[in-house]
Amino acid sequence: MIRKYIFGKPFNTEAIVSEIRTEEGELSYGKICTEKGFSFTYEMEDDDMVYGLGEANRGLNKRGYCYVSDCSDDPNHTEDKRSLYAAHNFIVVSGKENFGLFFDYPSVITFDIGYNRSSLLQVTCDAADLALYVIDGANAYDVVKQFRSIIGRSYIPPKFAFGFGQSRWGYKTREDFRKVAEGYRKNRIPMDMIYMDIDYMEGYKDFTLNEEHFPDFPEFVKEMKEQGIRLVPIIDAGVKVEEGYSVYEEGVKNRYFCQREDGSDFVAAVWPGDTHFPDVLNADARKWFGDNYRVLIDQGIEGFWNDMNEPAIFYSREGMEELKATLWKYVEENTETIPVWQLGDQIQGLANNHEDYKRFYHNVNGEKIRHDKVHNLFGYNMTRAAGEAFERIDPEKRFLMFSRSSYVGMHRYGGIWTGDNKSWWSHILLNLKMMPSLNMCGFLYTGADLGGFGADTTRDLVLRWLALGVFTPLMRNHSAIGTREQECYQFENTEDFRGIIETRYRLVPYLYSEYMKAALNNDMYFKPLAFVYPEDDFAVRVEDQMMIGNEIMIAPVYTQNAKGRYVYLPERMKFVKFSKNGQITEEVLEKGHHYVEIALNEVPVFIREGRCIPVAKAAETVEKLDTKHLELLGFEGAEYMLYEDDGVHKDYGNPENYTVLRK
Ligand code: MIG
Repeated sequence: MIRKYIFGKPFNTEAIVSEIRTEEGELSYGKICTEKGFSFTYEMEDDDMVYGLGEANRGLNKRGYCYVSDCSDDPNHTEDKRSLYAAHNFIVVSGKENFGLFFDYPSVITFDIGYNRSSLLQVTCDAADLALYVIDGANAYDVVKQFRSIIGRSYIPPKFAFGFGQSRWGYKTREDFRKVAEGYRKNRIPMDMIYMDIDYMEGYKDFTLNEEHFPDFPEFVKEMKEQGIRLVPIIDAGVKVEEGYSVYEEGVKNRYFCQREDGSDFVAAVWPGDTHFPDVLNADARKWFGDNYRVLIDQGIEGFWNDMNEPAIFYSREGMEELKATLWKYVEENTETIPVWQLGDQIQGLANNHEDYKRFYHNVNGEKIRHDKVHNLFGYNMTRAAGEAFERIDPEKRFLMFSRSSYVGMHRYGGIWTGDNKSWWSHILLNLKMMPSLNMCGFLYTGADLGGFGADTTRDLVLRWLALGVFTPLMRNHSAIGTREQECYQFENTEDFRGIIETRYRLVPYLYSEYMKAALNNDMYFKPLAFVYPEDDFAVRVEDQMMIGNEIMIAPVYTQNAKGRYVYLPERMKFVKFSKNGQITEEVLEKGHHYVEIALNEVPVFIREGRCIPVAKAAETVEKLDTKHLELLGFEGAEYMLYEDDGVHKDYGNPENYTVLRK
């Protein structure tokens, strides 16, 4: 049962695709107050758990902290942060009462989940203009499935996107990319994609290529593809201000950029220097921006990642003027002591400043809307621009697309990666806990920067993180410029890396099949144990083990120097280890607590009682996997329903895509 309540005049975010009648009167749960802004309050029972919020910090159970949906470019994901890159305003209260709440509100909104007072759930925002959806369900899982059914089907990538990808900020020339390709191929480590970060562009200009470094790009794309490797370029939100640059000129001429109140195009400094933001909330501008992806598609490109689309701002002209004024004030007043830390804060505060988000406007069906009121929709609509363009450019073909910033609704157009994490052990765990939350909000194609983006990584961290990455639909090793190089071939004993990545490829038939079933049935690919074993009081609180699809559980190692870990089995399971040289060990473990040994070069999988999973022979690329000869691992007599399609087109409904396999 889903009820919709309207307060004030909500902005139509298009997050929800189903028609739902608006209710009048009291809510069935909690209290609303619209006297000063908007607030929703609900008294939680001691044992209530709260799920949701998608890409958010901390645990799977969100209780005990305060989260703010305010899409932010903040690369320091420490435990105290309240906002990350996304705004996924869906929560589920699970306990005595089971219900979900979706606050369809595109500006800053705060979720205090027992932070100020441990029993109080309080959701507040400045303007009482929103749509609130209240979902009754039998349990949390049921609530999630209902929510998923009203937000539209999740994005489905091409099958090659289930391969492994290598990325690093700093690859510049063809030679750099060739070196990466060679590093993998020589070491016989499977790989399907190399990502192109901002340095491939000419002066960081979207939809351009540095001609000197890529003289004949289509030829180079071909060269890579002959090795089974697809290049995946980044696209940034800001369009460089530069006379003669066609994207800039067209945007200015057609008034497709976000404007200041006086009608001038708003200027934000980002990587290219001064830029304008394409007004992706304006349907015409969105179409125009999306059509630009064709420039690269025509050269053989089949996938992209969208960055800086919170949108991130290094500084604005206005902000810089204000800073100058402050500095001059200090100089002229000749104050004896200048509070340098304050100055430092002010300089830092130039970036991603909320004041700047009040300085430009969107044109939505002729109505001028100040950016801060719809801030959380920018990344969503930039990615929608691309997604809608792909439909026009090649309606039968699937493109790889994922974004940094997002809002619910964007999950129909692309996936997301979780942004600038660090090479920290704690971030493996954060990665793991975030995955099911993202699935609840519709984002199925997701993953983190494996090995860690910021800070110097270590060999063991990369291996352990990859062993989790085996199960995330997006499996990409990515790192920041200036950090220690972390491509798999940079470390000793590359066969350990080969083994782990080969395990990914061996599992692709299962992972892809489960992904597709989840996408086609509005289901989750990553599930908390609580959703599968709701009666098991211990399982319900487990946050460092997850269910993948319907047959297996995973329990990654996330502590340095550990030789294994404790794991809880909510039922009898087959403990399978993918080890060195493709060896597989199997052992049946009874329900309960166990300590299991897991070496650095091993990938553990727990197969549920009475189930089995298909496993292929490893191959260099996803396309080269032999899916006709699959081995079944698990319990004798078990059956598995395999979903398979050509991985390229959109023939999802074909009953021939399903085959029953029997062990
Ligand atoms: O200001 O393009 O999150 O993945 O490597 C940094 C350079 C801009 C942020 C992205 C990261 C990417 C980086 N970008």
